Amino acid sequence: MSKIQEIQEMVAKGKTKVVAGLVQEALDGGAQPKEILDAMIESMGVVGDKFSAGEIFVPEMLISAKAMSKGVDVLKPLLAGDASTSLGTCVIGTVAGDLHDIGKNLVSMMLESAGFTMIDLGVDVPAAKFVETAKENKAVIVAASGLLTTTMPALKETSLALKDAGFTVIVGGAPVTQAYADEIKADGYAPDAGSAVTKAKELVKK
Ligand code: B1M
Repeated sequence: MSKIQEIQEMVAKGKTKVVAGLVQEALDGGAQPKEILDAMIESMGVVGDKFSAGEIFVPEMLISAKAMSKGVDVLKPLLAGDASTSLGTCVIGTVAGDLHDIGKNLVSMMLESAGFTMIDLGVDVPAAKFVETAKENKAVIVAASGLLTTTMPALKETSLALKDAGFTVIVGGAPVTQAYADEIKADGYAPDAGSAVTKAKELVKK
């Protein structure tokens, strides 16, 4: 079994104590940070499928998420770039009713490394909190993440409230599509953390 496969297996099994060490070993062995990150994301997909199939339950999903986060901590300094210019403040959060934060954290990390000053509101963030924080900090862009089909209405509420208040909005998360982003009047949509950076930079330049 390759080191990458071992990492995938340990993430899927939620072995929080070993993932960081394995990620470091993979890096030392020449693996690329992005390759390791993609492998861990794939592993979370497997975890989700097992959950859907009733083979595992919420506690197992949670512990896998924790294991992946340990691995991401090791990759963080390597994935983050070296931004020399400030692109302004970006407020980010996961919308109301939604506790998923791994994707949002990746997006936040990548935006920060691209030069945005990040204010991370965490998870389960009401629309009003996004608006209030964006106003207080004169945000140039607001990023909202949603992972559940049941929280897509909260994403809509957030996007519309922010647009009403005059802010530029970018949305994303597994169930979100460009069509949905258009429907909820968001300025931008990105399917992953890397493209969130491209889209956010494009929007603040307009
Ligand atoms: Co949840 N969960 N979960 N879960 N969970 C999913 C999302 C699910 C698809 C699993 C499944 O059934 N197959 C399913 C949603 C189904 C649906 O709505 N259609 C689901 C469910 C049902 C639930 C609960 C309702 C389960 C229950 O209680 N019965 C519950 C809801 C709790 C709540 O939020 N209120 C729940 C709970 C949890 C845990 C708390 C246990 C845990 C989250 C822990 C945490 O985040 N700290 C968890 C986990 C781990 C998952 C899966 C397995 C993995 C999510 C993840 O971190 N993926 C997930 C299955 C899956 O994703 N395949 C699942 C890795 C991460 C890097 O990807 O977040 O998609 P992702 O981010 C991507 C892109 O989406 C994008 O960039 C990232 C990659 O670069 N992106 C953005 C994300 N945000 C963006 C914002 C942007 C742009 C791009 O711009 C602003």
